[in-house]
Amino acid sequence: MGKSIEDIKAESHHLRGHVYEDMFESGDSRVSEDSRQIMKFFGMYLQEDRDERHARKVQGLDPNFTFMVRIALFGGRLTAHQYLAIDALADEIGAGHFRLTSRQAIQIHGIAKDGLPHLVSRLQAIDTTTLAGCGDVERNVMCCPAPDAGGIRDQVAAIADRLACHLKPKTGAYLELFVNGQKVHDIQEEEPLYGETYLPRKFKTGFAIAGDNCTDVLSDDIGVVAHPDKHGNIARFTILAGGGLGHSHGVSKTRAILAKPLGSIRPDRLVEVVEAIITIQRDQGNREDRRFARMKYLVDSWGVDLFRAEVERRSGVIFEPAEALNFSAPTDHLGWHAVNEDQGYLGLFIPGGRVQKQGRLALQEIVKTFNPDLRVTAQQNLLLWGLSESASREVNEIWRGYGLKPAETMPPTLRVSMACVALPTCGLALAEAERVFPAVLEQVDRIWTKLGLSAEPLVVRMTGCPNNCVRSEMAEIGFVGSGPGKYHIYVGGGPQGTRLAAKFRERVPLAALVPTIEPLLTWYAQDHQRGQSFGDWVAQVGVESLQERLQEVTS
Ligand code: SRM
Ligand code: SF4
Repeated sequence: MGKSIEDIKAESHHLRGHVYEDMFESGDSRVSEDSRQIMKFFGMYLQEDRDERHARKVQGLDPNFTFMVRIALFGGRLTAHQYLAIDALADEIGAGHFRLTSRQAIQIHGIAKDGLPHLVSRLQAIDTTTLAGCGDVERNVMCCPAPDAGGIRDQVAAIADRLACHLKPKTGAYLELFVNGQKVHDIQEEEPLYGETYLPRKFKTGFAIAGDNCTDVLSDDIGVVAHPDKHGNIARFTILAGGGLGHSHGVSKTRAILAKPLGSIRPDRLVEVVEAIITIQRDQGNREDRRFARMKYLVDSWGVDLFRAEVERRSGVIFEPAEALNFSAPTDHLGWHAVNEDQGYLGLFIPGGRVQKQGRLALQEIVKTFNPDLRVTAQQNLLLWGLSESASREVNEIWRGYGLKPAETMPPTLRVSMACVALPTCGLALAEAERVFPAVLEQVDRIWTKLGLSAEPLVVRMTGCPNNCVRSEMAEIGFVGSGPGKYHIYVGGGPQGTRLAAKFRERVPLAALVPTIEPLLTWYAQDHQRGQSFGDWVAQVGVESLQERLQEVTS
């Protein structure tokens, strides 16, 4: 049996292990299993092209191994200069495209092992990093990407940024290895927060603003919701803990869980509280079985009261009662939004979050011409900030000129829905997602329009497996891959991201997905109350009752 990931971390001397030897002394296109695990902490994933797997095997060839790297961007923010440098890297060392992720990061796929040092040096030069893009540490910290010229959103973004820097691993291994090409033996450094074995599992923190949950913070290990005072500044933070969506088909005790409120705190106590929560997970989280190692299982088994008491003991901060969250309908931040008299932001819809071909050319021209700041949204789209209204019209013209659709012209359902990467790069995909989703969504939207509902958003999401990388089981309709060409259908998630969907049908073939949910959409159109979303209607009627009704009409 191979070494456990806990052993690999413990023996790695703060993420060094044998990465040097695997990177620079081996002619193999892969790295050893130990290095593969360690390099995840550097935001680097060893992958193979699964489309080519069979043909290569038949020809007696090894799999085509390359790396995917994830560039962590706090709150999805990057400058025009950084954007153009990343865009150039997609050609220099990647597969000619890159992807905006559901956690506001950027992934480049298809990088050969020997391209990694160049990549890290280039990113270092533009003050960005892949460090902690993955691994058992704090991941990309999310926050609402919409700017508001010094208002509560910008205040929260600044706090999220500081917190994200504070929580980065302190190891020098990343720069030693990939920038200096150095093997360091004598290590005099500490990981004050994470310790020698880091956390038991990945860890995620997200920020939202009362009323706007575009970041789906209830899916995070720690959710922080900012509440404004009467001047629009941050008055308090509600802290939620223990969210996480991934589970495994057939492993019954694994499940999606939403974060629960611990209470509210003053903004200046945030770091102590977050550190206390992380150290509880570090010290008490499950290190025996990675399937149960996320903090959600710890919070669940202790119960919120015990967990809160331990956070209070470690941080010295006593929680006040949680504030009401009052999130409203899904906010995609797309289209034009004036922020002050001179400036605003324009949200561009990026199909599948994949920036490629015409999209890349259009964005190169736009970014070079207008020099905006850019923000990746939690729905894999892009905001351009710092434009005048007339410039935003010019941007839309350029966008159209490359055959792309401005968000303002798109049906709301297409704008708010998303799919995960899945095949061909994701090693965990059981079924397709990104590549088949546009056709599925078009069908849903056609029915939605036929029912007279085209002005209403319907949140539809698809993932290639139950890891839920685009938070499908929080959607109003979630298609979750269960095997080749098959999906479980989930319905009834809250459009505000506050309720999980329930399983409606199992192992439905791709071609039958939309026909299976069509009766539900039709009954919703007939029965729902004014202003009631599809997800809320499903929750009111109950999934079992819908299953029975469907059984009656189909038998
Ligand atoms: Fe994810 C693993 C892609 C957001 C839950 N996720 C993966 C890997 C790295 C597959 C792997 O381990 O080999 C996928 C890489 C695919 C590829 O080829 O690019 C992958 N996850 C993604 C992204 C790119 C989806 C997207 O289409 O945008 C998102 C990148 C996030 C980022 O920028 O940091 C992404 N993943 C999520 C989310 C949503 C979120 O964080 O808001 C979740 C659900 C929330 C949660 O964590 O519970 C999520 N990904 C997982 C899991 C299940 C974790 C669990 O606790 O069970 C895995 C598998 C694992 O960790 O073992 C996973
Ligand atoms: Fe891969 Fe599954 Fe995540 Fe989709 S949900 S990217 S298939 S791990």
